[in-house]
Amino acid sequence: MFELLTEKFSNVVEKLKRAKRLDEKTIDEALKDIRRALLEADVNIEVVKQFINDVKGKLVGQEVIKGLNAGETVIKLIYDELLEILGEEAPLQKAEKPPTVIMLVGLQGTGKTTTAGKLARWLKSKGYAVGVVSTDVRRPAAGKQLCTLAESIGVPCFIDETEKDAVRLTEKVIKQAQESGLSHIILDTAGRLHIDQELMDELVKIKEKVNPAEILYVADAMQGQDAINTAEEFHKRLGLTGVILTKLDGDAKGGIALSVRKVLGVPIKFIGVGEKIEDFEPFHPDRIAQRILGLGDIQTLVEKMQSAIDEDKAQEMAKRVMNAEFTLEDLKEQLQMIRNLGPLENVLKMIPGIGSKIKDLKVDEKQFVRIEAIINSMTPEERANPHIINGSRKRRIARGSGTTIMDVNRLLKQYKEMKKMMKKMKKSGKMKLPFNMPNLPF
Ligand SMILES: Nc1nc2c(ncn2[C@@H]2O[C@H](COP(=O)(O)OP(=O)(O)O)[C@@H](O)[C@H]2O)c(=O)[nH]1
Ligand SMILES: [Mg+2]
Repeated sequence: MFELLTEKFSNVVEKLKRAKRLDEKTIDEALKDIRRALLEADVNIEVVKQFINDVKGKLVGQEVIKGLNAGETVIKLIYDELLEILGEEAPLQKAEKPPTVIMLVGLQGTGKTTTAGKLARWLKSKGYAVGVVSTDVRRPAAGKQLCTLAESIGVPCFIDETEKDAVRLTEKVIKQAQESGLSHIILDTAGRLHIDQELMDELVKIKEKVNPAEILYVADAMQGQDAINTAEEFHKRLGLTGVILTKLDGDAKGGIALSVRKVLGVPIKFIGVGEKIEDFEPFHPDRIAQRILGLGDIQTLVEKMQSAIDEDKAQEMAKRVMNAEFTLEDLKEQLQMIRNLGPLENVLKMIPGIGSKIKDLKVDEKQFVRIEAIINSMTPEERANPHIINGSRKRRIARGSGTTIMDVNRLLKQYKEMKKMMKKMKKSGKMKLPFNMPNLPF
């Protein structure tokens, strides 16, 4: 996600960090690089202009911020401006009296049905009684796709294959859903390949009938500016309340994420980051800005870990990692936790200083099974003090874990390297930053 921007911005950040003075040349160069990066990432041209102008404006007469050096001051201003164009965090609106109806709209193939499932799962995890409804009367398969998803997460799905009028159908199923005492109802609407007046009229009628608390435009991030143009059409007719950006995991350049708020004037509420139902998160502008600047995304990482393990353990682990005091026992525990988080590549990309460096990283998950086996064959003392592992201990461990001495050596070496890296990160303060001040990368 945002690889291109992160890579380019990281370069700018590194250059600025090294700069001793805020001279004109340094700043001009940084702004030029940023301008190019934003345009390459397909950010709307007006938004790019405003971004550069605002940063320039803020720099006039800017004193170096206390505690920061010159370059860091500029980075801080860039960060503030990123937050500005990303907009504030915007939670889901609730209806005054339940059920809260959330209508998902957009062209065909952008991810509406998938997103209906994802959002239902997310709401359910927050303790809400949620149901889903398909208003697509033309394609029976559309309703089935939604119900299959709903079934997989234990959420009721309402369809009516005999009703061929979308507005009447919506009324009918909403009534059923109300009677079931649901707090939230998600409407998965029909899409078309292009803007289509008939569909628009239908959506407007549905809107009038059910008075949704949210009308969310589901935009495929890979479509770049086109998606924004289409969204504008939907906005004119329906009055959107927000956007859900899907497919940010693909090779989307991410420009749309930076353009939506300014161009449409509505917030991004959620992002879809994969095909699986759990690949979905609320949109956090501060984290995205940090991610783009290459400062990593420790918060998201910790949060994901928290949902996979209990909170205390996550805190403890984060502390140990940051203090570079983790043992082989910790390593084993972490590997198990990390494996619960999903594909390792995604997890690693969120770690500061690593994200921008690994582009096409593929992790061999089998390696982890082997590592775990090796650590399992060690005594507690060996796990806590790996330096006592001599030749004969290595032989025993290798035999016990069904590996070779070479494998054991490799693990010990990797462990040492990891510790070294953590010490370095601790010294440079890189890992500490997002923890101390969640809203500032410093
Ligand atoms: N990689 C990725 N694929 C997605 C995401 N959201 C949806 N898709 C895929 O996009 C395709 C179309 O999705 P669907 O929900 O049927 O779109 P709809 O026509 O708008 O209802 C499917 O293959 C989905 O698996 C996402 O966030 N990431
Ligand atoms: Mg669909």
